[in-house]
Amino acid sequence: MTQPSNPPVLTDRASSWLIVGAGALGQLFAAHLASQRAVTLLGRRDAPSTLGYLTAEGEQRRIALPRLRLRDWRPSPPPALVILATKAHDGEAALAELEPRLDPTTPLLLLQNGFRLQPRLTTCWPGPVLCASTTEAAYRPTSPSTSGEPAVDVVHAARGHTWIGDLAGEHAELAERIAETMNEAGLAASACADIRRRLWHKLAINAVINPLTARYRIPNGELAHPARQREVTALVGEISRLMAAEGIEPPEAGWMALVQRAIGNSAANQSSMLQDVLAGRPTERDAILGPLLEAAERHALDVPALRALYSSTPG
Ligand code: KPL
Repeated sequence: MTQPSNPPVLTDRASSWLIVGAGALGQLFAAHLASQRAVTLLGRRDAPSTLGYLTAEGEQRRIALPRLRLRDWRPSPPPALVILATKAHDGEAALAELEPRLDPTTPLLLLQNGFRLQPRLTTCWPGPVLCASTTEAAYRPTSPSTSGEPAVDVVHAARGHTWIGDLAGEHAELAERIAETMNEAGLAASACADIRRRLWHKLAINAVINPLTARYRIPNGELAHPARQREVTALVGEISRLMAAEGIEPPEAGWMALVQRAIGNSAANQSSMLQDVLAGRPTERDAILGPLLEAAERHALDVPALRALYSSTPG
């Protein structure tokens, strides 16, 4: 696609923002950002043009916004921002499908878990690539409503915070503007200069909680049980050695406290990987455990607990 003569301005309230990926996070961001921008939500399936949203405060809302299949979307107007909210393993394919219809300078905001897509797209995408690390919790209810109430597509399970930054350290101003709009839309967000560190911290949490809860089919909180603590401790020990070797600054209270706090804070949650396993979907194993195993190779570190976890986790 050729560059438009007047590229869309992200801060213009009339500008359109495209959200690619209609999973729980994509829907949550769409539900909020639609109050501030002309949001279009793209997914793999046909969907009605309203979104049923249950807020974190228990209020049910219906939000009007175009929801289209990826292949049906036309760039008129071209988006000022593309928020890629697919699973990590679907991100490149979704972007490749859209690429012929996008101006190559369009900024991207990546919402994926792990540390796979972020460095790849930072290198490959010609426009600015922003990465987000979020603690927002949302899920899609599995059974349709039977109460006669309009169906809820997405539930905001717990309010969190989103940090936005870029790995190249070149787009601080853009990160500020996006964070500002998210705050105006009711999602707490800040721009940050250390997004790489934040992504690896989240990865440490996901590397322990997601595969273990998927293997034992338990809610996150059950990892606090003494019977599971031996595995948690072994994994956190290996992860902390890898992080030191990679030069990732540890959290103030240490890696164990970070993981235990995440287990406590999300005690009632089903991890995203358990949800994927139960739904028969591919998991984010490679985006989450892959970068750790690659770091182990790079630094010739022995990580038997992580290797065993990788082998026992469906891909
Ligand atoms: O991010 C998560 C996930 O499930 O992917 C945690 C923090 C583990 C919460 O469930």
